[in-house]
Amino acid sequence: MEMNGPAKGDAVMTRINRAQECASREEKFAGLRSILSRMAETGHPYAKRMAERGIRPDDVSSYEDLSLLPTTTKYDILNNYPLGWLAVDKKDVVRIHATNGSTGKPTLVAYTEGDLLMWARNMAWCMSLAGVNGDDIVQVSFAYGLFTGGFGFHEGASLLGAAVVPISDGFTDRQVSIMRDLGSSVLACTPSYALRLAEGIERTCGDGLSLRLGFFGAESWSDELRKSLESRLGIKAIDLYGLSEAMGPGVSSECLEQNGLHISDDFIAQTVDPKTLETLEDGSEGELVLTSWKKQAFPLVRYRTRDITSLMPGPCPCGEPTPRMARVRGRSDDMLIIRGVNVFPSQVEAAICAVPGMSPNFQISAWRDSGLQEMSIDCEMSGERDAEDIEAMGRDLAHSIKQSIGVTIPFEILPPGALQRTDGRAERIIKK
Ligand code: DLL
Repeated sequence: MEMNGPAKGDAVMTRINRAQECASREEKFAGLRSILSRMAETGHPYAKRMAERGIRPDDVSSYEDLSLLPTTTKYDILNNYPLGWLAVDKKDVVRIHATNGSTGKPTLVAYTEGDLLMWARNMAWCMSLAGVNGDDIVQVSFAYGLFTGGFGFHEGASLLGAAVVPISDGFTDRQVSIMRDLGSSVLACTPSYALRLAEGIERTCGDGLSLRLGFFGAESWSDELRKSLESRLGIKAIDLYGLSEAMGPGVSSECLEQNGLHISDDFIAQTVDPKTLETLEDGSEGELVLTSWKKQAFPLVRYRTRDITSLMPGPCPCGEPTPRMARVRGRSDDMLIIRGVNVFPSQVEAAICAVPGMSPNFQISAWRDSGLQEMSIDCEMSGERDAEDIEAMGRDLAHSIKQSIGVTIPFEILPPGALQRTDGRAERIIKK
């Protein structure tokens, strides 16, 4: 049909353009300088910080120059709530999304029409890296609303000409029957909701599904959970990363090699030492700092994501020339230091998934005892077991935790289904 033609063609072009030519350094830095200049002209709060350091937009023309620019954080946006971070005229804003902080006000993010198009193209590109095309039926089980997950996948899949099922999250049994009745071939949701869907599918007779790919993100998840989801759902499970401040999902995503996430050419990624802010070499783990040379409404300049990852050296065998980042290990604010050892929830997940008979659901309690950080884990078995089995699983789990994390952590194994499930992100750490 004529109406569908250009949309499908457009996305395919995006993929082809990206594979053949990334923007030149000159083009990227000209884009960034033009954003910085507009911020200076309009008295944007970031421009004031640049001026305090004596840096002018024209000083930034190479990757090395980037470190001249001050970093920004979530608090810069929050302190300018609601829309003080805006760098365009309010009348040019066509969409507003938000992400919830752990306390207080949400972080609001605004988009121009051009920003929305950039986001949709990035999402189409990410999904096409794993082979999504116009024949797919994409079940979007991320929440629609202020959260960016639902709309991000919706627009990207639409641009690819796929059929979108905008079901949002929740109502697991209905999700499963629609998935089966429509023959959904691609699922997009949080990994913890995918787990819940897998439980729903197993409860309501597992066959008759046409799923081939799952796109999971919005929270960190381990390779062990990936293996479990791949075998339980009969899919390839693709890791897709993003954050609202950068637009939403679509900053980076895996290709079918599943060896690192390709970073969209619209962003310049650096990793820094979170304490000194020194820029790290490729391959060294640190905090991801992102700059967009395109985003207009809410500029993203040297934004500290708090996400711990490394940039991967060398080209990907898939041929896509964009740089890659390793899977995010966790957020620096979710890292617990137990007797000197850094512990991320994704490591706990990996240790649990490695023990046969355990379900990947778990919750960490964290507290301080005489100033020292302590933690314990509540986890679940996947099905009813007798006392002897549970004892053996306990021994295996203690070994697995010590082996993969390096410290002994107390845990309790609960009956199947004992822990609360969520439709979106799982709350992995309860701080007491
Ligand atoms: O979570 C956007 C998103 C939606 C990404 C759907 C992927 C899929 P925020 O609500 O702003 O935006 O949360 C962003 O979530 O800084 C990471 O800590 C975490 N995160 C997102 N994707 C991944 C991932 C969306 N693939 C925060 N792996 C980020 C690990 C992730 N953590």
